Amino acid sequence: MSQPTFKPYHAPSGGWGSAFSVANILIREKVRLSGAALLLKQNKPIDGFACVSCAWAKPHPSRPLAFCENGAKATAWETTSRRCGPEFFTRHTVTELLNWTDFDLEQQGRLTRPMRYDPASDKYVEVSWDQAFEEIGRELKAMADPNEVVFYMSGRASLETAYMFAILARLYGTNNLPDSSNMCHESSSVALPESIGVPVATVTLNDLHKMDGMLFFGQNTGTCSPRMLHQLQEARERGAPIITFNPLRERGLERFVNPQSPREMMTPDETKISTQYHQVKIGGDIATIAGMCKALFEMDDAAVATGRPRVLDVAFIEEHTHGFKDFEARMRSYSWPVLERRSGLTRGAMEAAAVGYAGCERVIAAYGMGVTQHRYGVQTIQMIVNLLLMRGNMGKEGAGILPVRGHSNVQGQRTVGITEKAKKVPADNLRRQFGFEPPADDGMNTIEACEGILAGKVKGFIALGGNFVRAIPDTLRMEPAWRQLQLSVQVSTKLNRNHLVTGKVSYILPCLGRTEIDRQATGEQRNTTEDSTGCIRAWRGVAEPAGDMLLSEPAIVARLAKASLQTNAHLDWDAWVGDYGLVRDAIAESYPEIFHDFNVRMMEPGGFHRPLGASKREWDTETGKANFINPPSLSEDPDTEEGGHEQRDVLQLMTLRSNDQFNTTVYGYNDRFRGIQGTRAVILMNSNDMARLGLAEGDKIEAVTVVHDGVHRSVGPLRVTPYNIPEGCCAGYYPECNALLPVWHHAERSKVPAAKSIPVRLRKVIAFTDDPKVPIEPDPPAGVGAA
Ligand SMILES: Nc1nc2c(c(=O)[nH]1)N[C@H]1C(S)=C(S)[C@@H](COP(=O)(O)OP(=O)(O)OC[C@H]3O[C@@H](n4cnc5c(=O)[nH]c(N)nc54)[C@H](O)[C@@H]3O)O[C@H]1N2
Ligand SMILES: Nc1nc2c(c(=O)[nH]1)N[C@H]1C(S)=C(S)[C@@H](COP(=O)(O)OP(=O)(O)OC[C@H]3O[C@@H](n4cnc5c(=O)[nH]c(N)nc54)[C@H](O)[C@@H]3O)O[C@H]1N2
Ligand SMILES: [Mo]
Repeated sequence: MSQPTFKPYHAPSGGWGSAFSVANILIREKVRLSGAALLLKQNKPIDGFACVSCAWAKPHPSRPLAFCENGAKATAWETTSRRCGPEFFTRHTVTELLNWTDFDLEQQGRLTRPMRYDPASDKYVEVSWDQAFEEIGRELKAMADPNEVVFYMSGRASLETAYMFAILARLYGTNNLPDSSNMCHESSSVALPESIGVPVATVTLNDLHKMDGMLFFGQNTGTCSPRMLHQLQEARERGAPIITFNPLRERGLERFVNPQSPREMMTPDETKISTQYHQVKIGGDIATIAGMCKALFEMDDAAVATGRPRVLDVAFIEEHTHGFKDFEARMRSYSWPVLERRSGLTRGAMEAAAVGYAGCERVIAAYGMGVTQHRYGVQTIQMIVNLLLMRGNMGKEGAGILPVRGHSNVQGQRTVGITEKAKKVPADNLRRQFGFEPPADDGMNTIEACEGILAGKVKGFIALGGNFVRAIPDTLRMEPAWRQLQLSVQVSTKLNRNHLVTGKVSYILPCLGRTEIDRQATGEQRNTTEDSTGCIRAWRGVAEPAGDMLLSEPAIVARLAKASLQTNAHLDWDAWVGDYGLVRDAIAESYPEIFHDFNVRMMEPGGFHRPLGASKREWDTETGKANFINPPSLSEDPDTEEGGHEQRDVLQLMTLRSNDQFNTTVYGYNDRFRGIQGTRAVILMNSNDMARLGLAEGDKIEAVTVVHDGVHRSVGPLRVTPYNIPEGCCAGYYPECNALLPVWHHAERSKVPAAKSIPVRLRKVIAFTDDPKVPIEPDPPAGVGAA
């Protein structure tokens, strides 16, 4: 095993590092040449396929090479020529595979056959599709109460699949329809409707071209939505300032070289992305924004006193907002020393950010998991909106709010019915369309599903995508509880840990990926997605399927429905599968405002946008106005309030993605931009904290969660690595650190796990243990990491 290395990476994001990394994975995954040519079809609408990585908007007309480093990795991962067929499963018991790393599991390649877990041999055994659906249908019919079953979806499947899956669950009788969004941007779905009456971004790519300034909170663009760097680069070339708030100096937000520009690749040209970079402490955003608001009020006072133009957009505030007076009083009441302590920034830094913001007329505020995954994630988002409203940056060209969504269709799935909230279901339309009474009670979201599994109330779990047991909190408590499930069905493309944590009856159902040609009775099918900017477009797979037994996701949903539901005179599942256009007609009938004439409009080359009142200054809120909403506290975690458990040896841990992973899919062990090579078993620390806690670089520690619910949670050994991170904060990788995150440690109201602020204590590990909870120090596979 080669030694892991840690040295700062000096190159910009993009550039040659990115080009090498793409080449490497294409070679490692033995992507056929036609597969490499496939990248030319990536993000090309109508007759190309939507990237399977992030949800960032695709420009129209598209660029000749419309993919990024991580999009190419995701495509290579799906179009790999490796196969994980029945012979693999005859060679390995599930107990043996439980010791494999996430990397090694997915590295086996595409799943090709339906498999059933056989407890007697402790192996997965091939079954026919007919057998699989027959038994799953029987199990579903045998459940005492439909609410004992959870229908989970990870945000990749198309609008057509999502709609069908939601209809299946509701006809079955439950609103238990959580999705990955519950661990992700659900904080936005709760915060934004209260503030401005829409659940999603109010901006389109056109606004990004027109903005003259940007605020950027807690999102790692260079790794998680790299194509967005093109718009940021263009903004910088127009002279628009970008003001960034992030505890880490993420390379993509510092400097960028467009790997698709020969000029930039051959010369030392690079674009400086952030004009101000504020290393706020973890959970310090509410205080930071409050400081900026206070500074804006003080600047406005000075403008009034000297007769200069106002800093506040007084006309907008009067005509369009509610709650301003209370908000003003609250912001003015905060004292600078408290704001400094809570944010980790100086007064000067917060004032500089306010001055930079006030210097722009059209500002977009973007944010990601660094905001949503906190106890007060909802309230932080509402503070960001408050800041925008003060200067009228909502509902005008070049301005607005931009939650940067994760999965490529996670936003769209919510739009077409994947929701546990009964009031979001168009019950009248469903009643008319399908002649049934949709369930009236709210179902379970992800956290409630976890609690239900722990309590033994959930008996069946149908997962369409995702690696649920690995992505959720408290993984070590959840795994034994999962084993008590009567039924666990995983519709997947690759082997992952959830397949190995079995229920009493467990199935792996392999499906087509989005890059693949989907042939049905009426010919090759298109499918549709909605991106981060509410743009809905049609796509088509172009690669030959990874196996001749694979079924499409709509086909699997239809067969699950036929096996488990009574026949419905209004609904012909086979016709839907034969022609996805019929599913789109049904979507248009359920959601006419967004999807009228769906089959026609999806063929427009730039797609179409869902209507969003807030972008036209129409406020669908209780007050009929855009609302200023005061935060409950200055901290993003109520437990870290003064007087709380803020002892000097407790650090706040954030759990992060590396540049070499897509969620729980680990592509490799290098986090190039952060200078970490060959390992994921690290904890990134401030050197002052290291000195204070008596730790040296390379020491092995175990991290222990500091909570008082009587459960011992620890992960280790992790290698202490000095890093540029604020004092009192530390960082480790997700999903390895998920065992540290208690199920109940989640955002208030949205219930998004607070994965960015876990209170931990570090204990030096003297000897290595073989404890299975300890992540195995990974052996980097040959050939990976050479770039
Ligand atoms: N290559 C790649 N692309 C992806 C994914 C992937 O795993 N790999 N995942 C996809 C998915 S599902 C999602 S949701 C998105 C996730 O994309 P991101 O939203 O970028 O999520 P993270 O990688 O978790 O990074 C969170 C960022 O927030 C910062 N942060 C942490 N705590 C705080 C805080 O308290 N305040 C502030 N201001 N910042 C903070 C961290 O330093 C980090 O830069 O990416 C999507 N795209
Ligand atoms: N500690 C911590 N935990 C977190 C986060 C964090 O930042 N920190 N982030 C959270 C977030 S934002 C998210 S979105 C979740 C996501 O976490 P995951 O559940 O990991 O999400 P996916 O990437 O959807 O899941 C990967 C699996 O999906 C399957 N798959 C891939 N493509 C397809 C397909 O086309 N169809 C089907 N049916 N299956 C497919 C593959 O088998 C693969 O193993 O993790 C959450 N968990
Ligand atoms: Mo996500």
